[in-house]
Amino acid sequence: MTTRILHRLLKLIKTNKKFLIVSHISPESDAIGSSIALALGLKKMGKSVYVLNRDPVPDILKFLPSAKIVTRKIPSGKFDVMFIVDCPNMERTGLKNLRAKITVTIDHHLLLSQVIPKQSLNLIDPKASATGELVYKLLHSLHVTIDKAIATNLYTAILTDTGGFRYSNTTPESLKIASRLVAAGADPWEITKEVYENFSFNRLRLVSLCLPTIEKKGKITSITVTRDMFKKTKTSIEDTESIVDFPRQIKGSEVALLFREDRKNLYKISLRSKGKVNVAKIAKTFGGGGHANAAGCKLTGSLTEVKGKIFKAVKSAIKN
Ligand SMILES: [Mn+2]
Repeated sequence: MTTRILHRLLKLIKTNKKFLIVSHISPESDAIGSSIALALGLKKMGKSVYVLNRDPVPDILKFLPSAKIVTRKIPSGKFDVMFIVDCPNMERTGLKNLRAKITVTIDHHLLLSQVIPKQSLNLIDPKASATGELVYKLLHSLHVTIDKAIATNLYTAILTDTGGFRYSNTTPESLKIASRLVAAGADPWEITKEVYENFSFNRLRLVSLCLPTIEKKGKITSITVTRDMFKKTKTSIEDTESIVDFPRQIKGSEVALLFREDRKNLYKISLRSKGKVNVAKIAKTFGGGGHANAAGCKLTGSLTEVKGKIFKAVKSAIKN
């Protein structure tokens, strides 16, 4: 992050009182953890903070300290500053009619649209492993003491966005910050148990139904989840988060795909690259977005049609 933007942001925070924090729809650890940590930090500075999300906090993240401050109730008043965290724009929040004098985006996704609204400040760093990393730096610059609650939220954010410190976004910087968060009270094993060793029995039953759909065509691997599978196992979208890891784990897989049936003839596609193919570019051509190694998009059509289109696009990306 540039020092100029950081200085403007520090001044903006110090001179204002009423803050609103929003994040993307279907929030995961980085969205929720960053929102809560930023809120707790601002509260420590005596600020009034409202944390809003269109969707509820996933059950698996309810262990996060102060998870209850995330509300779904649209506030009526006007705020001084609105923070949009872990997403590039207002559109991705699924929220409307929020009033604030100035908007600040804190994110690490690649900017899809070059339209930066007036009256806004953007702390965007695609090199950051997680938005949690940027929030850590911001709170540190504000001289906020990182306590156990803040540390637990930020550690969880960075842990999950780096796939448990395994993905290529695991950098000296992200490990250094994680180390400081552990020193400040985040407990790696307690958090790991909550995040990775806490799946419901039904979730594993869903996995057992998906596994037979695994395919491998050259360097492309895929797995499919249908609405019928959700119904049979009493599971939901939340339970599919790590299913794309299965095709990715296959030897020789360069791009792994998850086809998730959200509605009849509407599929959400998760794309994962092992590093050679920029899947954000592919997702973008279908109106989606994400990172070079993890992206997503939605397509309408039958499963055969959708798979055909995506496989074709990925195949040509691998060729080039
Ligand atoms: Mn993130």
